[in-house]
Amino acid sequence: MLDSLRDGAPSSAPETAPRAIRLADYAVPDFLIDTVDLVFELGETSTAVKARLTLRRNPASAKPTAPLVLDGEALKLVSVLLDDEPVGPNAYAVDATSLTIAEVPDAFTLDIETVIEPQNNTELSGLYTSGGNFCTQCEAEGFRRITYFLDRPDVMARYTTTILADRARYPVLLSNGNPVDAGTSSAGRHWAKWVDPHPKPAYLFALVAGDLVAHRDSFVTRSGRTIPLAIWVRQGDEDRCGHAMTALKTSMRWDEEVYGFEYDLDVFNIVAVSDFNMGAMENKGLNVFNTKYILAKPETATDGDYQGIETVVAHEYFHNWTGDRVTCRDWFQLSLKEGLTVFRDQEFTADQGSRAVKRIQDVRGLRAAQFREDASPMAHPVRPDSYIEINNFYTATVYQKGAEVVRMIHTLIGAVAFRKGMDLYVERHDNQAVTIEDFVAAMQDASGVDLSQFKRWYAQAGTPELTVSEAYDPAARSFELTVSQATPPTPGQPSKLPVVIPLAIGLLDRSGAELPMRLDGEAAATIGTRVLAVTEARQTFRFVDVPSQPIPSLLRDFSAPVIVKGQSLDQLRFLFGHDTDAFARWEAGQQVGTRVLLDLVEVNARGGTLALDDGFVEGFAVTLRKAAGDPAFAAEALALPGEAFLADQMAAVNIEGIHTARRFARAELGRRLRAELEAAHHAYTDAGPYRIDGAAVGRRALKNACLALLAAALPDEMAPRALRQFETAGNMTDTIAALAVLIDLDRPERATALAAFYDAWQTDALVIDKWFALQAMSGLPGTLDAVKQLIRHPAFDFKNPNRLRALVGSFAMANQRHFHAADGAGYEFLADIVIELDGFNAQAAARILSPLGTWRRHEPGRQAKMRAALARILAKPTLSKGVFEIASKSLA
Ligand code: B3K
Ligand code: ZN
Repeated sequence: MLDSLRDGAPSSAPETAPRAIRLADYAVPDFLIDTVDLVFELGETSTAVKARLTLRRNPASAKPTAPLVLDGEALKLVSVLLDDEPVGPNAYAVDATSLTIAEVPDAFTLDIETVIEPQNNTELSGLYTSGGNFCTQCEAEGFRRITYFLDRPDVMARYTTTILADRARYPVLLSNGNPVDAGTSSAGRHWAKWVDPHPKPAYLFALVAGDLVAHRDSFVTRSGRTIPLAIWVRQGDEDRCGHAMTALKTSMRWDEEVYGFEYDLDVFNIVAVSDFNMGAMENKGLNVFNTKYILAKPETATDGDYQGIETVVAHEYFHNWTGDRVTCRDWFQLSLKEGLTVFRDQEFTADQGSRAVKRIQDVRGLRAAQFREDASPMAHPVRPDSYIEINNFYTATVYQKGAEVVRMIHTLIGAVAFRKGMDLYVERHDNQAVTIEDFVAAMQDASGVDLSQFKRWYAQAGTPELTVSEAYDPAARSFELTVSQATPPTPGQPSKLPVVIPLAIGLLDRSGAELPMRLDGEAAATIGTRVLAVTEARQTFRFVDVPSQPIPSLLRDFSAPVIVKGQSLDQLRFLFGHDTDAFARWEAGQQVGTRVLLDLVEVNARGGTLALDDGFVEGFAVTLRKAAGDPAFAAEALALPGEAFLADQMAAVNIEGIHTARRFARAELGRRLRAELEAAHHAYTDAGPYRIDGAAVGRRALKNACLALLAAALPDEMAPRALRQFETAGNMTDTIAALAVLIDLDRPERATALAAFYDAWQTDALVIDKWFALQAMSGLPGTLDAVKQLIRHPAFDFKNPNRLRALVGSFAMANQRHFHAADGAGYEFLADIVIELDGFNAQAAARILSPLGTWRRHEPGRQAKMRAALARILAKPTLSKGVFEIASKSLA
């Protein structure tokens, strides 16, 4: 028996440096588990878990006499029976992470009873309580905090779950699969039994018990089965589930139509909880969500929130086939399910509205998170080779770059072959735990395209850089495009090999018309976008029959996750005005904006006088004038590159310089285009009821972008106008847009609006998160002090991950200027938070500390202060392995 419960302590406080797990060491499990029968006796201080497992030796194991070693953590073992006989105290051993039985037969049953304390589980991993209700989070390694088990994804079993609980407190009892039986028992208690017919790994197990109400609907599958759907929320939130339900039904239809994937259980349940470490979880038949990705009504949720809900609901639903039916052999293969499922949710969203705008938003996110990660000490391949704490690898690289890699396969082999590949993948691997190789093999076999070199994308970290040069020969009417690729070194990978890069291009003439493209040796020309396969370190593509000097439009639709260098400012300006590919047009505009802003940073650093390039202002004006055709696109095109993105482009980051340059540019645009911005602000303000369709969202985005630029130029005039919008807005998008303007203005309207907002929404957690986040993102002096004050605010709750992310996460990740204050106070603050947080929620602590890892790119003063903050974290005597991993790798 364990002497003490370890809940509340980080998952494994290491005395010595924790051990890295390596992909190269993978071995099949020595035992398999066929069935799991679980009985939960939920209580107010502790919960008893009885597990009956049927096990057998794995015929594929190389160790036919291996002992049985089950994973366990923060468990109190009550009893263990083997084939219904108690196992004597000398026949098994228990330590902080395992239960070992030395001698076991080839096939047997095991009955294990454990006691856990969900009410004290602050790690939010395993079984815990949120708002008085029970819920679980088992990915990646939370099931071992419920019972002793082979907690690895290649052990797939069939589960039966019985839940017993107080009937009044927990009227709703849910688990995976289908409900088969229920009843009442003694003393006001009741029970429910669920059977999941599909074998699954333990990380997909889920249980929910609570006082919840359902928003119900149903879905008729393509084979005609009616599936009852329910979204379970706390009383009072039922009227905020409509958007999530619509997203669910639309996703279910889309997956049938696009992939032929039909839902495979009799019911589908979603539960929303307010204490959750991430966005949501795809447990089989019982998805558990952060309330942030379910609850929405126009008065409380912004357009961005609505979009997030659609994406996450779709994503989790799509996991039913890519993740649940076909799962990962080991956690190194995480991108097998995550990259593929992100690709699927991206395509789903693109099909619902504007494909170009969706692509722009995804690329912006990829650069902000993944490119930055690739340039950081935490850089790792889409399939990492090793990890210390797997929860640290739910990263932008595994998710977003993983999705880009799948997208490139789609581009290279084409949509029809891709669909065949998916069919083959599922046909070969249904109900199996497989590897990324298996996925690529299915794509290769279905398409006949050799993907062996392509696979380097999964193994090499770092963002490839393409440098292009061009030569037009008017006499020969030929155009040569030379493309060189290089991937910078990353930790553990000093040199890289060339990867396969699908480079989508077009050639434009001076009027902006597409030129026909014929490569030397080809019989006929094509018009419009075509994809060149760049496979070598340096390669020249020779086009013939080119009537005039073309302007190449490169990396259309962002056909590969790479950086393109070598285009002239003139070309980019031209492409911004003329490219037929909307994504490429936006991209050219961003590159022009980046160069203009970085020039300003330089001028400022030299002590020169700042002046905004006339051509840039004119380009802006043209975009505004043409906005009516696609306001959402215009809003994207009018957004200047952000401070963090600009920092990423500088070898040595100049924090104050970037802030000054960007503020100057925004004020100049507001001043010089005042009339146009005023007109647009007016023209795109909709009267009438709130609508959430793409057009209405685009109009709001554009209108609010205009207001923000005007306020940057004319704070005194615009503050009352922003306050008016704040006071009269009929939806949260416009309210927040107005408050976001005021938050950066040192004007009395700021305090008025903040107080009114708090008063109006103080009982609504998700809305109050926005109140915390905006204050943490303010550019005004004194923001760090304000954040420290807010930590003492009665509504601040360290234990709630949403609130923590809203205040501390926003400050550290979205307030470059104040987090990177030259005196190092921002770093000190974050280190204090991490050290405290690690004591009760190690996953949250590890996540929030990553901004300290960028120290190499700052000037020596900041470098020293960031390193000191990391060193102080590492010096904490009991550190979780997750925080240890990020802090030590960041310092290395
Ligand atoms: N698979 C989960 C993420 C689990 C994170 C564990 N630390 C949600 C998702 O990607 O769909
Ligand atoms: Zn996922």
